[in-house]
Amino acid sequence: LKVVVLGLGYIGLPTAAVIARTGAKVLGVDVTESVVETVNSGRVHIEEVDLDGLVSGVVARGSLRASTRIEPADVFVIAVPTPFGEDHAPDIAYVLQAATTIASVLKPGDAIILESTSPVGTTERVRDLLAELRPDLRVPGRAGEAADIAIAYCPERVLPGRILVELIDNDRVIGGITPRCARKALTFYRRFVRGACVTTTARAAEMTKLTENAFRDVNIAFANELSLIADTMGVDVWEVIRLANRHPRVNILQPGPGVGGHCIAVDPWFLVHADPANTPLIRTARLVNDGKTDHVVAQASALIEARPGAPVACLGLAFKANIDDFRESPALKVAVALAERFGDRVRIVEPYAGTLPKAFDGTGATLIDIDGAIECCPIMVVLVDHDVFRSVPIEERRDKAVLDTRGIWPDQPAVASPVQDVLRLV
Ligand code: SAJ
Repeated sequence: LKVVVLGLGYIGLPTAAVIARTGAKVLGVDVTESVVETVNSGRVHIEEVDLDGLVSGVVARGSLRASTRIEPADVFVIAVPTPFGEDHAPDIAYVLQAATTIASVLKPGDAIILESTSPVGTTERVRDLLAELRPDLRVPGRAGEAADIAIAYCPERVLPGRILVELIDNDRVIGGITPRCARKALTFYRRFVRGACVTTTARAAEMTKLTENAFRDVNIAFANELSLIADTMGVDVWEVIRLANRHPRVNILQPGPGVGGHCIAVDPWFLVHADPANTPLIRTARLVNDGKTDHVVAQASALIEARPGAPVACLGLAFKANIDDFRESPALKVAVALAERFGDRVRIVEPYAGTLPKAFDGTGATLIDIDGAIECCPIMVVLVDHDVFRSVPIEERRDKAVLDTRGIWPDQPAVASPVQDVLRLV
């Protein structure tokens, strides 16, 4: 079996490597030359648990290669980004570009599987585009079941940090343009998926993916809204959630400085954009989660202003714990806003960053390590729950003024007034 994976990012590269491990010949195609070179030398350009060992192994065995050019294959997996524009309109240009590239080498018997998070109807648009570019091939769902190629939508649903485990163990939803397409894709996923593979239509599978991430966003928004109410009430939100979760049918998620990553902060908009009149809840959740970031900036600013001249450590830039991914990161947004306001008083601690991201250029903020922060910063703003921050014992932070947006230091003494009063006013 020969498989081409288009897009060698956070999903495409692990997927390509896992398929290569099953013995298939895999070609990873990416438009970025440096990514292709890195993979071909057996290395990885992203941080993900155990990915480096797997990639170096399958490249050494000759099962995985990378290229900027496509080649004929039996199965094509599309794993390219689907960002959104200014008005939250989904942009499927990369998907259509990938389909155009595939069209040039497509032959009867091939299967095309879209994994990128996509608005409902995208797989049908891929089918229509292929029909237009390759009139010599019969596409599925048009002339009954008789088709030369199979087209399906099978969303990835892996969690960064657990990608290699979840690629194998998670259940997969496989949506075919026709039932025959779904069965063909199912045979492919059975090669490496241990979880259940459930077939449905392409449209239902597309909506399922968006629904999963909107569900999580709405639930995090609930936790974030609770954190605001708890601040007003002078109650510890972490304790309230812990206690409420002792109810057998309550399971509240954790508040934080907002929601980041390229999935949960993005995908709900695909549903809102598709049906604005019927999505007030999903839309409001997005606004609540984005608003939480602004709230944290205001809280931190009050804490810093109450201690003129004192250096402040911002702990973490990543969008969540123990990863090097800063995309759509609320921690990054908060830290940049504070750096713009407080300049060289701001020290950034981010073990997953070699240098400060460009957004800090000209602000005067500097990158230091956690030991330096403990030594020189009487103010600390916890933005990410990296293990290395969680493990700082109370003796090293007892006297500090702390804003802990992730609840990692439950034993931290409350900030003494007048800062507490200032915080309440925010
Ligand atoms: N977050 C909270 N509180 C929580 C949980 C998360 O504030 O209780 C924040 C995180 O800090 C982060 C953001 O939400 O900023 C998103 O993190 P996440 O761990 O919830 O999700 P992602 O973006 O890493 O991955 C999600 C997953 N989707 C679901 O859990 C429904 C993953 O399974 C998907 O494959 C992925 O999106 C994707 O690619 O769509």
